[in-house]
Amino acid sequence: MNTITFSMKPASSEHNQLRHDWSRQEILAFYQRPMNDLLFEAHTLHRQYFDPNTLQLSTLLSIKTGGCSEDCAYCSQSARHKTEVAAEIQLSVNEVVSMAEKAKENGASRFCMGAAWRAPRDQDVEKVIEMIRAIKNLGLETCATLGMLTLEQAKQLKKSGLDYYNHNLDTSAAYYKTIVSTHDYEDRIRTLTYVREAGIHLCCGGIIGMGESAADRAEMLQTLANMPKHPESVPINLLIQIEGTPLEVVEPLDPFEFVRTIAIARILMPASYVRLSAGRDQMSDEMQALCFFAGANSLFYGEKLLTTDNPDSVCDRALFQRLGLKPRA
Ligand code: SAM
Ligand code: DTB
Ligand code: SF4
Repeated sequence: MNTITFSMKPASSEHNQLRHDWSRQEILAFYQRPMNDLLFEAHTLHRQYFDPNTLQLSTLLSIKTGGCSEDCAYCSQSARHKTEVAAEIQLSVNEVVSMAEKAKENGASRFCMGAAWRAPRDQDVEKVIEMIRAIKNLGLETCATLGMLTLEQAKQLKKSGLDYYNHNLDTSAAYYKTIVSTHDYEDRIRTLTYVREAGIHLCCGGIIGMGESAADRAEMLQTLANMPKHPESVPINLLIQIEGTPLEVVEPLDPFEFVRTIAIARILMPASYVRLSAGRDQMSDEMQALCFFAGANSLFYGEKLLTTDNPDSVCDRALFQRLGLKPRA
């Protein structure tokens, strides 16, 4: 059994009551528990750490779309897959800031910028820094997901006011090799270490439904939960099966496995925001409500994710009202 280790400083005392020593067997046992017992435990913990009727809303924008050198099997933006995404579109600082203004008017509290880079060049980071400064001035929290960073780049992003960096483990270390061949798990871990070292909040999670086993799901959650400090935000994405990618034809997952993964993330990392991320457009309102009960308390809000559709904000607001959920200020 391989265990991932992090060369990071130990957890701060404020997090000492949280566990960082979960075993694979304990997590797999959660996957096998009766659903009602699992949901009850997750929801009880959720109430101890959070107002269960409040959601954190982030709006996502792709600032550089398509033409990526990497071969991630799920991704519409890899230059190696024949998808509908056109090669390389890059937005200007003004275009990005005006989208952030709209997101704020619409009720988002955080603006997340995504770029289809393996790793940004220093000149790319300079441009993103201009965007971060302008978006912070609007009073929004900022998040970026730009691929692999150097420690120096992470420090520069922190200095410019970046609040969160999103970099996902996506799956277990073993299964990652079957999903991506152009970079490896250790590359992902290195960037996570730099983000922490620079003092940026971490947004790190994965994708469920890529044909992985429950053991792979358990291993990914174990790696997240046993980090010296839990990621402040844990996005759980349901695979969007994109035409032209190798995962276009993967066997669809039992939706309860997805709900279980949300509940287990809540139990293992009770003080973190668990984000119901990609895949909401394919979910029923009832499935989303179950995910909120299981402990999801954050989501992407706005008509688009990076290249795919997300539920319309009018529909989302109607759903929040029906469920008595309020956006976090
Ligand atoms: N290039 C950067 C990287 O790979 O970290 C940032 C952008 S990448 C598209 C951000 C994340 O989006 C991925 O790590 C993955 O978790 C998620 N994602 C991409 N395509 C997806 C899909 N088809 N279904 C679900 N999640 C997806
Ligand atoms: C994350 O975990 N999910 C978001 C965000 N972080 C960058 C991205 C979802 C992308 C879904 C597929 C697409 O729109 O291309
Ligand atoms: Fe590129 Fe990121 Fe997509 Fe992988 S997930 S192909 S690195 S944009």
